[in-house]
Amino acid sequence: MADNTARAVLFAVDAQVDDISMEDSLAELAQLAGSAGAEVVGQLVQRRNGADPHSYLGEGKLDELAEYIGETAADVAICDDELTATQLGLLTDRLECEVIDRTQLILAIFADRAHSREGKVQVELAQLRYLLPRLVGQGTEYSRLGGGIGTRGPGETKLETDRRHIRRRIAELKRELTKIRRRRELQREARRDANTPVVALVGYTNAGKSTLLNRLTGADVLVEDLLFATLDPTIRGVELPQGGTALLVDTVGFIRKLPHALVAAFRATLEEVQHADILVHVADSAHPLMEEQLDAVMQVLGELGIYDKPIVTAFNKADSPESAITEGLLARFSPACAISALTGAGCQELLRLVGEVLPDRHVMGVYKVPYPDGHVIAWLHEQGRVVHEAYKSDSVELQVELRASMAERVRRYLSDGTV
Ligand SMILES: Nc1nc2c(ncn2[C@@H]2O[C@H](COP(=O)(O)OP(=O)(O)OP(=O)(O)O)[C@@H](O)[C@H]2O)c(=O)[nH]1
Ligand SMILES: [Mg+2]
Repeated sequence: MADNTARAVLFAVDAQVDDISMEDSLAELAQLAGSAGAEVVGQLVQRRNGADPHSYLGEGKLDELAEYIGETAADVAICDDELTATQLGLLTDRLECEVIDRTQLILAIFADRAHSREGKVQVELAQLRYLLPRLVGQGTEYSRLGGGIGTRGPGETKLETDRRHIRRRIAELKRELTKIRRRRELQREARRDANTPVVALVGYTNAGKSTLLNRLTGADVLVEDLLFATLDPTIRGVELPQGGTALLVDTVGFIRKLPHALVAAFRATLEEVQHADILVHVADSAHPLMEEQLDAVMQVLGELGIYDKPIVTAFNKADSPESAITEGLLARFSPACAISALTGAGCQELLRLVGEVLPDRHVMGVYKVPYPDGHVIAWLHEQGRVVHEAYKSDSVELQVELRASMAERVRRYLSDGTV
């Protein structure tokens, strides 16, 4: 592994317009580089009123970067912003190493992690969509990008081919995705018929979504201290404290400036989130940028057109000494709770909140109503759909389909006589 670890230099223009500091932004970029298997050997930042439209960095700084790359013997220079075709072309000409941007880096990580057919198709589509506009006027120059981080993955063999070929491939992949989406649609319909509510785990990458799914359902989803460990949706059932089950969906994590090509390509996967009944937003309460991450997730949800789904916020990693959960925070994000997916603390409370927030769906249940509580029988007939009724010696047994919140009230009433 050590032999083929790429040595990376990070570079960025700091126009001081971003939501987070340059230092934090580069720390995340370094983490992404690490997740792609590269070792960061240096970084260079230019303070400037925006990037240069042609060369991204200013002239002098570009020379400095070229020199720095020589000194550090870097194999790859990684830009913290998405580069235009012009910028990428010029930088590639001037720097004696592979040049990739934040988007390509994220795409490369996705390419590494894609195991299912669905994941692979979506990553290749995203890579080609990124590549297509960057081929304009570039001729065959891309063939020089060989074997590095940016050219890894399913798109690799296509990088040298012309636009027409890429367009044809994009059309092919889209057709395949249409089939995948149709299959997912059928699966969703089957779930809808079974009347099981679906809860999607969303959150910033590395927040602990997969750990939580494993904790709650005994699933065996890969958990890693890496960005974008999970790509494919995993779905598992979980019992709710109020009764009934829900399906939990764990899927791809979000990040600041999630590449648009990726969001567009991952529609089939992200539709699981779009069609969920509610979302559990898992936040990493031990991360210094927790609030910015919360905002970034809400922003991506907005991009996906998800505005009005009920959200329960789970502030995870409460066990960590760095965890920064306050009463004020919980109140601001209510319904919310503190949890540790690692130790299990707070997880039952989370399920209780989920059960409370779940849109009032219908659940089938059997109720034994003692004769003195005869008014409950009338009430059940009024509020629900009674499918079976049997008169026993001391009670009436009714099988009723009822709204979940009503069902809970009836059970409470019948068990202790209070409402
Ligand atoms: N201390 C602590 N660490 C946790 C907790 N939950 C998860 N982690 C750690 O956080 C890291 C990321 O966990 P994952 O479950 O893979 O996170 P994820 O949200 O699924 O990440 P992606 O799939 O990459 O989006 C792992 O190293 C976990 O061990 C927790 O409650 N406490
Ligand atoms: Mg995961």
